[in-house]
Amino acid sequence: MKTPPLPASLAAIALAIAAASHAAPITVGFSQVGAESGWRTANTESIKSEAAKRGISLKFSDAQGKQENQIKALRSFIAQGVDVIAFSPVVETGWEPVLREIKQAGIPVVLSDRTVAVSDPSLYASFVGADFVEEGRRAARWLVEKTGGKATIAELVGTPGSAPAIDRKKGFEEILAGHPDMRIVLSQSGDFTRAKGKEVMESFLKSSQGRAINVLFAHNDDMALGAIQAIEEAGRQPGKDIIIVSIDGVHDAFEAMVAGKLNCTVECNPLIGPQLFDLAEAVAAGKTVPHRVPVQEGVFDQSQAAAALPDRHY
Ligand code: GYE
Repeated sequence: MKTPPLPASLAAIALAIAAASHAAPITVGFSQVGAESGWRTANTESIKSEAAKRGISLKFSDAQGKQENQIKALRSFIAQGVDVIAFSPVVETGWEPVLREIKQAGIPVVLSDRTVAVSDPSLYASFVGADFVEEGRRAARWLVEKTGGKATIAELVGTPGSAPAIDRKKGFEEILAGHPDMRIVLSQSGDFTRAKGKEVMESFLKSSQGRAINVLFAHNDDMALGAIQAIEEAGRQPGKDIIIVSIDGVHDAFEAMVAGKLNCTVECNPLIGPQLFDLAEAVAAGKTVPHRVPVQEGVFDQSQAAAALPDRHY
């Protein structure tokens, strides 16, 4: 028997379905570091809202600061057959095996915010994030100006082994190398959290060098904000007795600057959702993208804080 031709209306529907499935929204698996800081909260919000805006199906997984949780999440994204895998690696090393599995599955990878240390650059398509070494240099350059090149510095380091902790320290020390009267006398990780920043600062202040510290460099604002509490509780004035410079530029840091307790923050913009999904959509469509995409950043001190505060969205 001959099959009758499709009625015109049905043919139109079939065509529409074909077109829709061609332009079907992509599925992206994203593994986030955790919720350790104000920066991270803003970053998560930027990623979730941008995915929703574009109709991207986002499989979001929170690793709670643990690399093994991230590796599990990445493997589950492979099993689910997502179009693109994106993640912000907690630490830099230990990714090669899982990245090879992803490559074998033919899924493109976009790194967000933090990078990985791998010998084969083809293990990921692109990395969108800030230049953390430059942020460290900016913090140090500001300090050189502020202190005239003389400082006894305590340093609150970020999560050990993470790209921002490694690179911010590197950039900061690079500038200090040209200033022999600026010395880091105490340095310890506060894991990028307020609670740890406070705890470590308390121990710094109680140590034998505690009295001598007149500068604090914190790898992020949250640790600086925790340290401010510790300094106040120890009866010293943050922002005056101890000059404080940190990195991120979150809303609470601007408030602390307006209150005179924090002296300077170097911006690290967390709103990278739009750039991340531009890249994800491009790689899903098979387009070639730059291997490194920088995020825009600035430096703000107390004199600019009040004017900038109303525009701070994180
Ligand atoms: O500075 C810190 C967060 O990777 C740039 O991680 C990010 C850092 C940020 O916890 O606050």
